[in-house]
Amino acid sequence: MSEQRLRVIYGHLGQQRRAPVLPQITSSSLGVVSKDGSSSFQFTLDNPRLTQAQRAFYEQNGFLVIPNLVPHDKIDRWRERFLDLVEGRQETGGMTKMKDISLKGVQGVSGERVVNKIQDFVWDDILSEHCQLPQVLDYVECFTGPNIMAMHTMLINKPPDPGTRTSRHPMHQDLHYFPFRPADRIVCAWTAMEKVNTENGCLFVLPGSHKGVLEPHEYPEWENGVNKMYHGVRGYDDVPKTLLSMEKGDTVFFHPILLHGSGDNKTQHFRKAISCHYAASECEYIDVRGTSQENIAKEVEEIARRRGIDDLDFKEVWRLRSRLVRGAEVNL
Ligand SMILES: O=C(O)CCC(=O)C(=O)O
Repeated sequence: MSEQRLRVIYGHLGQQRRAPVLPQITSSSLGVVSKDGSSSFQFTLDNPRLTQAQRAFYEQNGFLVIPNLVPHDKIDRWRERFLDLVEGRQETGGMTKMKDISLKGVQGVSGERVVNKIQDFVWDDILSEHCQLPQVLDYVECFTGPNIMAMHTMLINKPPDPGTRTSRHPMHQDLHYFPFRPADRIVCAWTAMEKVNTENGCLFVLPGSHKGVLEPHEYPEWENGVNKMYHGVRGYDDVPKTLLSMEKGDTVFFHPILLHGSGDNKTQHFRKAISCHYAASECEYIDVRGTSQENIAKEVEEIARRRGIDDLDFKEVWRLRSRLVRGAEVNL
């Protein structure tokens, strides 16, 4: 595939994608539970960054909030960049802008009201600062090990809900979207760009659900529709959830099988967060044909086709949106 064609969807490919491969790294460095049974940890790796209490909490619950991890001046810079991109003052290049369903067909509203998400900014000089931040990567290492790929970057802009309840994000597991494994060496870092709480639609999680399995996902049957790609797991609407109220700069790290979502934004302000899913570079791509992930794979491949690229499969899309951010490239 020519660089020209790839640029149609990921416009920053003219840059060097990867550091050179270092051959001495092997998949044994994935570091799952040791064979002699001496370690009872499955979801975290030996790393002095986490206290024993933090490690035990993540093992038990599948998430961990680190207060005030990300500097506020950086967050303000990312907010400005987001606004420049959505208001058309700067070029988006290969980044993707997602539109909010509640405004389908409505004219004359601001870019900030229309765009609920910008994603794939691993090569954007300003927004990619988040996924490369040493403070964040030092924690990510506790879950992935030293070789870290930034796989999925998003700035999520939850608009004030117009009464349709479409600002909700249904309960889901992020692994549904990923054709790489093992799941235990994948982690999301989600940073609040302002105070988030039940009023403006903070994250909610089902603690301990990361010990379960990947469940089938589909679009929820919501009265007023649902945003594109917001697949969900049925049957969790009425279960009690843990709400993660967070301050600006707080960052939650969570496992890709953890069931989570976010609530309605009942305020008149936008709620912003910036996130990155990381994976150990030792992870490997899998074939999702014949699995519950086939529906999302087809949807992603269809979008690539609509953008004029016929032969880009699900794995290739992920290869293109990823970037080595620490250590060495191994498999991904
Ligand atoms: O930021 C949010 O509202 C939810 C984000 C989320 O769960 C996701 O994108 O997977």
